[in-house]
Amino acid sequence: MSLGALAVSGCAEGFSFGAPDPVSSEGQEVLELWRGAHWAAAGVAVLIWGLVVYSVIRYRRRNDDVPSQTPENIPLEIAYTVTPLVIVAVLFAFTVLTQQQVTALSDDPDVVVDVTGFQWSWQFHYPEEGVTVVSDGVGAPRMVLPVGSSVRFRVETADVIHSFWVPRFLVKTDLIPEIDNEFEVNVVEEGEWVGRCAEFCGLEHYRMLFEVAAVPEAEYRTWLDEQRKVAA
Ligand SMILES: [Cu+2]
Repeated sequence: MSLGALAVSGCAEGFSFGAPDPVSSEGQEVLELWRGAHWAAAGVAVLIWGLVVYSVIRYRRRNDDVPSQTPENIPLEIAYTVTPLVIVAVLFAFTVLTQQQVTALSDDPDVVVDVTGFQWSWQFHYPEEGVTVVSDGVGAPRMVLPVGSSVRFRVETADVIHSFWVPRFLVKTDLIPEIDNEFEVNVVEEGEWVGRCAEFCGLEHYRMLFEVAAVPEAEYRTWLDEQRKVAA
């Protein structure tokens, strides 16, 4: 089986190689790449260990003769130069394809959330809904999203660099002063997950936690109404 086929083969189903179980469609793409790269690495490892063991046994020392020190095998040398290049090229191609899928922005996302990070919490503003969620200074702010919708995050920082990270999304994006970063996530499962700042941003960095909930559309609408009432 070629390494390219190995990288996309169905036999990769099941093993996550330490990655969290993704709850976003982008995370699923990332996991596929992660698995493919690991299966390719496993294939290379088995080949190398096999060759090492074979060489140790087949060419073990039998007498005190010194073997010829200048043999050459041009086809073999070409093969072991070209093969790694092909492997790297294939991994690179899959990486570029996955990156394009993960960073793609739709023309008209279902939900827009303006995320502002600051020392030491988060604000989530829904510009199309006129709703703003901000930490009360005690608990972690909670973001609610409709499941199965494309959500555009527009992230910015009020001070230093932070990073918006929901581990189960398998996606994270830095909040960098003066730079407008955007990305989209489609949450495919209902649930509640933790989010955190993934960039050390000062002594109370550890406090930068938030919660994300993905709920059915109707529940999301109810939540928006509640937020508007609280604000009023
Ligand atoms: Cu931070």
